[in-house]
Amino acid sequence: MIEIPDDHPRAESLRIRHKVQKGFEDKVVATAGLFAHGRGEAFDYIIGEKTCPPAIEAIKAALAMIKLAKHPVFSINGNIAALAPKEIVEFAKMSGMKMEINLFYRSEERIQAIKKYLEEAGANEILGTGPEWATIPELSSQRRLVDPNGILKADVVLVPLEDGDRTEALRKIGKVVITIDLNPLSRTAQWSNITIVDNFVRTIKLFIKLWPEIEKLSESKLKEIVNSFDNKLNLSKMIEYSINYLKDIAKQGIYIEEVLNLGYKIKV
Ligand code: PTJ
Repeated sequence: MIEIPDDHPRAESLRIRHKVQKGFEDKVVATAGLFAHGRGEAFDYIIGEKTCPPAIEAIKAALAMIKLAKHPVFSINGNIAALAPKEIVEFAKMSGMKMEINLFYRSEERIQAIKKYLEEAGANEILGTGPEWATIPELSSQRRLVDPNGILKADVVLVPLEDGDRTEALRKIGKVVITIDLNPLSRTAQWSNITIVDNFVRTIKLFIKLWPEIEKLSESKLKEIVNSFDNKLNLSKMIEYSINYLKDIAKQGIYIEEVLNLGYKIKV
């Protein structure tokens, strides 16, 4: 893979893309995961590739929900394992979440490849690797196979970069679902209890940063944060944020370097 020069205006984005590409070569990421990543990049552009204020609100509600949970489970797919394995393991350890591999494009080869990535990142216990399986009957995709000690008995499930079917099925069997999805219009975003419209790479770092602050709050304060969070309203705020962001660019004839911090000027 080619080396990305530090002074490349899109260096960070390209480095992240290369992680997905490497994950694909290592059988961690599914072919469709490459398309999913490209879609995510496009949605990230229209929020300025930054974590927006409504997403911070959703992150705090998510952390409060995880802290209040009895059996919180972090569901791992190929994309997130490739994007931030160290951060996933670090957050799971600090928050006490169990990690479970659960794939849409399921194969034993991919499960083992993802397990290896997580173990190399320091994971000790990884669920969703068999030999025992339970089934979510409401779901017909491969994702119906879950670990009896993980998603099956979880009260709260964190499912970043999802396909909508599972979120809907998990809600129907009474689970609280938290997702991280750059597309506020996706079925997952609409079906989840808490949707964080942000890039997984940024959110997982904020999870780690904000957890100590959330962890020390009283139960009543945590409940207050969760109860005052309205997912539909938060999604509306995110959509409005994108609209205003794009309107500002259009209205002011803003310079591209002001938007993306490039070193040259092109009048739009
Ligand atoms: O590893 P598997 O087999 O479980 O498959 C995983 C994928 C992601 C391929 C599968 O779940 C899938 O097909 O998902 P979708 O339906 O393409 O949805 C992925 C969603 O994640 C889309 O709405 C993207 O915009 C969004 N997305 C992509 N990259 C990121 C993201 N959201 C947050 N952070 C990202 N880095």
